[in-house]
Order: sequence, then C-alpha cells, then structure tokens
Amino acid sequence: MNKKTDELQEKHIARQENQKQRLVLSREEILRDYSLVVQSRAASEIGRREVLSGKAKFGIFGDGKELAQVAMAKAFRRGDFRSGYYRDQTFMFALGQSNIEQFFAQLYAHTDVTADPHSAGRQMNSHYATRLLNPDGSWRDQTELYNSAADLSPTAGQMPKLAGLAYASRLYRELDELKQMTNFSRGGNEVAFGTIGNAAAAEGHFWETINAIGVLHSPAVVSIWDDGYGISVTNDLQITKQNLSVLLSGFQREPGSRDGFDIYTVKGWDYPALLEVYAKASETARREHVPAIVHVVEMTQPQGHSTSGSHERYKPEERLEWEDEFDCIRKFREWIIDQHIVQIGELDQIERNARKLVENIRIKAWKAFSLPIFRERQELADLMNRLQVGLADPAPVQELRETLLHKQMPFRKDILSAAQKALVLTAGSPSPARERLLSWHEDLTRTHRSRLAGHLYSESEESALTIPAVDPIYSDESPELNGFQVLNAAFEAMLTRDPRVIAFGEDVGQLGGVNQTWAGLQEKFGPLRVSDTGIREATILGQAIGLAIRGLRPIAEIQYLDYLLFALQGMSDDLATLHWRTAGGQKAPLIVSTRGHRLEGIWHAGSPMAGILNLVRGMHVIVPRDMVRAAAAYNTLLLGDEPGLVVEVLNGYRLKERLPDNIGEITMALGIPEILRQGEDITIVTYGATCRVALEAAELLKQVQIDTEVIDVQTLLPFDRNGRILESLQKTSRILFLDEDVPGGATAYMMQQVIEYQGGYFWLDSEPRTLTAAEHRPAYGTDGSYFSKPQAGDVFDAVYYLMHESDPAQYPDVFRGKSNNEREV
Ligand SMILES: Cc1ncc(C[n+]2csc(CCOP(=O)(O)OP(=O)(O)O)c2C)c(N)n1
Repeated sequence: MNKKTDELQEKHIARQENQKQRLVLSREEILRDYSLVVQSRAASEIGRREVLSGKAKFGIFGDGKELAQVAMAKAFRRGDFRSGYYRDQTFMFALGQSNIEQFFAQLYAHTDVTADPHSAGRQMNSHYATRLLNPDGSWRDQTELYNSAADLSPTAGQMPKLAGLAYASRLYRELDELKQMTNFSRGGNEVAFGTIGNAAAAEGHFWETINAIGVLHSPAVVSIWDDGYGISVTNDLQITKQNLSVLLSGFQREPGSRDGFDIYTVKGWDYPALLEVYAKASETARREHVPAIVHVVEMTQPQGHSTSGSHERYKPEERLEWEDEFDCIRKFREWIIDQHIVQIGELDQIERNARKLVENIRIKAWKAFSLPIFRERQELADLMNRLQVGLADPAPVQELRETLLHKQMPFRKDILSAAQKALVLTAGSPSPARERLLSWHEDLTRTHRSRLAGHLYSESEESALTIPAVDPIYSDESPELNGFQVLNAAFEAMLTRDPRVIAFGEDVGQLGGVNQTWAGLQEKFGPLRVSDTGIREATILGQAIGLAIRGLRPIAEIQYLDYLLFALQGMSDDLATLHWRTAGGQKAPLIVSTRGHRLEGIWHAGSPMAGILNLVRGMHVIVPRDMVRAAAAYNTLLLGDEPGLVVEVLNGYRLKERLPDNIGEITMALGIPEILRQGEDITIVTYGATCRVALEAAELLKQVQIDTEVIDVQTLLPFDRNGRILESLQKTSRILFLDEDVPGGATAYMMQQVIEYQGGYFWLDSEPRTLTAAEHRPAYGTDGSYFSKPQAGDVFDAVYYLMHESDPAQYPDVFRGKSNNEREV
C-alpha cells in the first residue's frame, strides 16, 4: 500500500471510531455537553470580569480544561470520590455538584452555606467540597452521592488523601467485617478520581502518592491537566524530559499483571478519545482495582493563570495563537459540525443562550450576596444620622457617612470600620443614639465573625470534648507490665471492639512497631487491619485522611515525632482545616500516633511542639505521660469525631505500669490537667516526658523546704478548659512552665494560656518563668542530652532562684545560680 492509501485507511478508521462514540452518546447528550462547556466558559469569563471590576477579590477558573472534565464526569458514579484542585468547575457542574449560582456565590465569598455549600465563603472560588455530613455532624449516605473531598490551594496538597480515598474501596471490598457499612461502600466498587496540574506534578507529594496508590493496589484514576505551564514556568523547567507520560511509564503495569497503573495520554480537545479513555480507565479501576493515570495533554488556559495577571506577559505570540486554535471548545464545535450533528447556527444559539443564562444567574447571585450588605449600610447611615443630632460638631460623622454611602461596592469591613470610627469620634458625647450604634456594631461584628469562626472543631454530639473520663480500674489480678505491653493490650481491645479501626505505619505490621506496641496484632487481625507502609509520612497521613473521610477510624503511626514534619503540611493545610473550611461539611476523625522526646540525637529527641501546636488548630494534641494515659487518649479520640495527635513518651515503653482491668474502656476528659503532686510554694506546669523531670526536681526542692505543686496538662489542645492551673496559681502565686521545646516554644503557649487567658497575671507574686531545652537541637548521647534538655537540676535552679529573689534570707544564694533577670540570654 502506498502512503496515500495508508492515510485514507487511517482516516477511515478514525471516522469509524468517532461514529462508534456517537452511537454511545445521543445527539441530545452531545449538545448538552456542548451547552455545559460553553456555560462553564462563560462563567469563567464573567467571573474574571467580576474580579477585575472589584466585586470579588480573586478568581481562578477552569477555562481550557472543560472537555476532559465532561468526559471524566461521565465515568464518575455515585459513591465515587474526587480529590482535585481549583480547575474542576466543569466537572462539578456536569455532576450537578455545583452550579453557576454557587460558583458566583463562592467568588463573592458569600458566607451563607446554602449559597456556597462548598465552603460558606471560607475558601477561594472553585475550591470544592461536597457536603458529606448532615447538619448534626453525622455522616450522609455516601453511596447515594457524588462525593468530592475538600480542595486546598497548596499545589499537590490534594494528592496524599487520594491514596486513602482509593484504598478505602479496597478495604471495603476485602474486609468481611466492613460489609455492614453500606452507607460508605457497595462492595468496594468506588473509584477515587484525582486531578492535578502538570506543574504541581513536580511536587514530591505527587510522586509519593502515585507510588503509594500503586503499592496499595487501589482504584484511583489520576488525571493530569497539562497545559504546559505552571503560572509562567514552562514544562522544561518543571519536568525532566518535559514529559510526564514518559517519566511515569515506569509505573505502567505489564500485560496481565495487576501490579502498577494503566497509563493513558490523551489530548484535552479530543472529545471521543477522552470519552473512551475515561470509560476504560474507570471501568478497570472499578472492576479490578487497577489504578490509572490519564495524562491530558494539549490543554490551554485562555484567560491565563488567575486574575492576578495576564498570560500575555509570558506566553509567546505563537503559543497564544496555538492556544486559540486548540481551544477545547473550539475543537469540540468543529467536531460536532464535522460529524453533522447540528448546523453552525444551532451551536451559535446555544452559545448565546449560555451567555445570557450565566449573566442572569450571576445577577441573582450578586443580589443575594450584596443586598444584605447594602441593607446594613443603610442601617448604619440611619444610625449615623441620629448620632449627629446634638453633636457640637457633626461634620466628621457626616463625612464618614457620605464616604460610606458613596462607595460603589461596600464590604462589611467598610461598614463596620466606619461604625467604629463614628464611635471613636463621639467617645466624649454619650447619647441614646450612640448607645444604639454601639449595640448595633457589637451585634453585627459578632454575627459576621461567628459566621466565619464556627466549625473549627466538631459541634456534634460526638465531639471528643463531650466524652467523660472513665478511670482505670485495678484489682489484685491487674498485672504489672512494660509500658508497651499496656498499650498493646489497649490496641488489641480497640481492634476487637471496632472493625473500622485500621492501623498502619512503618514497621507496624509484621514487626508490630519499633517499640512493639502493635506486636502480634497483624497476625490476629490480618494485614489489612494492621499494616506496614513504606517510608512516606505525607501519604501515611493522606491514607488516613482518605480512610477517615470514607467512614473508617484509622490510626496512622508516624515512627518518631521528629518525622512528623513530613506529614505536618497535610495535617496543617488539609486535616486541621477540613471541618472549618467546609463549614462543617466534612470531617476526618483519625488519630496520628507518634512517639518522641528523650531518645538520643537531633532527629530522635526533638520536641517541635509549638511548631505543631501553632499549625494544627482544629486537631486535638495529647501528650500522655505514660501508657495507661495514652490508652485513655486513643479510646477517647476513637469515641469522638475529630482528628487528634497522640505523642507517646518514648522512654516509657520499658517502664512498669499496671494494666487496668478495663483497658479497652478507659478514657480521659480532654483539656483537664492532672495534679501529680500537691504543693504550696510554686506550681510547675508541664506534660509528657518532663512530668518525671518535674517530680524528680520536686523531691530535690523538698530538701530545701520548697513545696512544689506539679501539674500535667495532659492535652495541649485543648488546654485546661476549667482553669485548674489558675486554681493552683491562686494558691502558690508562683509558676514555672517546663518542657523540652525551644525557648519561646510550647512553654510560651502555656504561659499565654494561663497568664493572659486565665488571668493568672493577677495572682503572681514572682515573674512567671519558662524552662525549656536549649535553642539548638538536642546533641547526641547521654551528655549531649544532659546539656541540651532541661534536667531535674535545672528545674531545681530555676525554682530555687525564683524563691531566692522573693526571699533571699530564707533561700540564700548558696548555689551560685542566677535568677531569671540575671540570666545570660
Ligand atoms: C505549594 C504551592 N506552591 C506554590 C503555589 C502558587 N501556585 C498556585 S498555582 C501554581 C501553578 C500551578 O500550575 P499547575 O499545577 O500546572 O496547574 P494550573 O494552575 O496550570 O492548572 C502555583 C505556582 C501554591 N498554590 N502552592
């Protein structure tokens, strides 16, 4: 055959393929798709205009990515999950999980959850999260829903949890004990769809997640929307060889094998090919639990990256022309005409209708958002009118009023700060009108602040804060064991009691954990309940987030506290914010379990507690001082519906503890400190491993007639909910905060809680003090630790010289020590 015949043959085959697709989809469906993509494009264009005209703050849109998303949506079934990023508006529209009105409501930051059900004004536009919870915080039936996990802006941040969302299907399919959880899965038939941009695929999270999904043999379909750029940076600077498909080819499974991925490369403007790829990829993932990567190339970004700038600054002329020509909607249109599906005129009509429709809906969304604000402005203007009456000089208030009324688009910020300025201006002129304004300002501030502040923690009946303490019960038969054995017994009880408990981490499975706390449990409960993972902290966390979102109760072990930093990004950006940023729409009640303090060396003895505390507001942070308390912490978190971090004390595993008879039932009331030693002269506030240090110091101090009260805070988040520490301070009038973090770390946090929030300042007879580890990391070895971390002797010195300062006669300077204000800094 000559070249021409070859070409003809190829064209013929291509036409046949196209016709095959057309047989699957009706004319109406194709036109519905066309209408959808043009509506979505119109929303992007009008959305951009809204931002540029000042009605909204920032816009990022899915233009250029529409067609692939229509195809992906066709493969998406009820019960499936998406974990994606800010380009996926068309996908969400296609499934009816968002609509144009919600799109604009979110763009305007409408704080009403009915207007923006994805984030109630808390997230930037096009950050999606379907509502997985009922208003009371209980789970909805996920199998009836099209589910989307909550998006987040850090590029590739959506990836780690994709591993867990997909892995849940495998657990639901393969674990008999989960078969009754029919609200979460139908036989593990659910696929988790991930989406990511080409440039974000340069992130470590991407590669770690792909590897984890492969190792976990889980049904994920990962789409890469490749438009060749990451803002202005081209693929040659993002990706080795500039080609993700080539790099990813090592993940391709061998024919007949279930190990690895199916990898597809498809053009973002090729409608029939996209339909075929998604149908095939999702079908295989669903049936065989073989994951897929769909590399969608030749995508465009007609409006540029976001409203922050224009892409003409960095895209060459030829690229812009190419993007125009290969725009997926233009290509779709050409295909429809080529296939004789409709005439050009009909498509033009669809486009005109779409634009009109979007514009009308936008107006509706704008009115719903802005009318209450305009009403509030008018209320303030009226209050200001009344305020002016009787003022010696009404001009400044009048001017404030005029300025506010002349603002084209007032925000609440403008209104409330104008009200505050008016109150300041009239501070010396009390009147009933001013009183009214004061109350109005207070009420409105409270209302709007609370709209954005709620849901950081659970507000449901299952909130961990509602769980009362169940104390350990000991009998004559209660054996004395090593700490790790106590915890081992507790974990066994949890796994027995609750089939949803799934434990995993490095060396957790076969070995039973590096400290043997899981010993024998994989044998007993099987490799899916208690599993080993690779060394991949970010996706160990992600695995847990995904499983928890799908109704399971994961305990994810991070081998040592110092390595938590690899997972901290996800804990901070995704997990801790999840309930808040979805305004109570999603939760991930999981436990991150780790151990730390008091081993040897820089990366085994660190205590980055303040770093953690400050980054995970929205989680509970528990630092049990022994293993019985650790067991109580785990039991408590498993009964609640919030995520928590438990930091076990590393040097407690070999210490003897009695095993309570009710190890499976003991709980702790979160935020309730425990008095470890009563004393009259000074209060030492500490937690975890330094409890023993404080108690040792207290014995030394007793020898010089200083009577020390030692308090274990037990939980850093929440912190002393009932003011127990303040009660102690009211008795002793002196206080020392002690831990192994750096100076100004978690001790400063505790000090603020007690001195500022609890009002401890008013009860002090001496300056409040902190005692911490050194500023540098803990040096290696016994002496390295001795000189890096606070010892009993250091606590003794700190306390003694605090007492010396207030009573030098009774506590003379016989140790050549220094009081706080004489110390070298
Ligand atoms: C961790 C992180 N780094 C940087 C950014 C800023 N940023 C936002 S989007 C973006 C480019 C992403 O490009 P790509 O992944 O290709 O997705 P696209 O936006 O092109 O669809 C960058 C650098 C971010 N959001 N997160």
